[in-house]
Amino acid sequence: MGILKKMTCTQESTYNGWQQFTLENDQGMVVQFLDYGGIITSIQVPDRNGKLENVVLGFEQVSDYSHNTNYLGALVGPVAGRIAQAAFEINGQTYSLEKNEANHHLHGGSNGFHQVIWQAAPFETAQTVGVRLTHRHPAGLDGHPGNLDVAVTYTLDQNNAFTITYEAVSDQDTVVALTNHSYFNLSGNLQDTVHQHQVTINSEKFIELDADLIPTGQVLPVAGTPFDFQQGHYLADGIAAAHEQNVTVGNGYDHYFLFRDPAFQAQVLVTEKQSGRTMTIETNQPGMVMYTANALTEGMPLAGGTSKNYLGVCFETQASPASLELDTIPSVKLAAGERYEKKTVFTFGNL
Ligand code: G6D
Repeated sequence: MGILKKMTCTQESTYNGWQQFTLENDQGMVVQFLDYGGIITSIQVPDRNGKLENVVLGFEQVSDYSHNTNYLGALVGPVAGRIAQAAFEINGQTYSLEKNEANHHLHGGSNGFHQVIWQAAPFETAQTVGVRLTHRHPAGLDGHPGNLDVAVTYTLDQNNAFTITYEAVSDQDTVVALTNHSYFNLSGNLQDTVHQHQVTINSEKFIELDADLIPTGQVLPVAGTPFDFQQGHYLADGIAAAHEQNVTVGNGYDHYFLFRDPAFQAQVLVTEKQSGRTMTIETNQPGMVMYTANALTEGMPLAGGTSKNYLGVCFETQASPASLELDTIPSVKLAAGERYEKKTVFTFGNL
């Protein structure tokens, strides 16, 4: 077998000394990200004619990531999603966090992983290139118990698969739910909104939300609703739906879907007919938030266009902080010394 060795990982200094890494494989697929927030700034993959275009939302100017209130491309933690009333209980003790969205805690608050500078160590193997990002979230920083050591690895292979592995360990019982907040748009270079993205999800249940986007405590069956993606349908169907849950989140989706079986496997398929692009998501996470950018800040200068609602869709594979109130779903709790090991693979192809 010939050794394919055009794969490269290059590094350059950008705004504020942030390092930007560029992974490239033999097919020309490119993934770019920053050590700041582990932010994925661009993913270029071929359409059905082999034309490489960017399929994630990213700012035109790198400096704009210093005020990334929509979490474009960011690595999110220690707990992605909303912690109701910004407090949780472990072993009978209550821990209080910053209230950065109404009375709630969203996406790790101001000490969140989306705005720390990660230690970055590039590596290569015979068939992959990647970068391992590490960070210590120290005890006492923001109300979380324990020192949390985190490693997130971004790896590109020769089959247009981009893998994110998440590892964490804490010296005290704590809560962890890591994810990536890339907004995908397979039309390429923002040619279209995501209405015509067809999505299939291995999920029979989703979590109901209240007007604050906080779980009500109800886990609802998808059957017979716009939340049933088991046979695949267009995002447009839910964006336009009169279903109370679509309307509650601003017309669309911002919901946690529980996967039928959480073992590592393909859980999500996304296709976009115009470009011919497809994306398969394999993961060992127990579910994901699908967010159709119903409340994306409008008018931001992005690479390839200007932001507006529904310009991207996030597939935030993770455990849900709703588990802090609901013991029937997989938990975000991590025991002292226990190893958190999660993996999500985004593989790009063509119809
Ligand atoms: C998340 O679920 C949330 C959204 O509600 C939020 O607006 C976004 O991140 C920035 O996916």
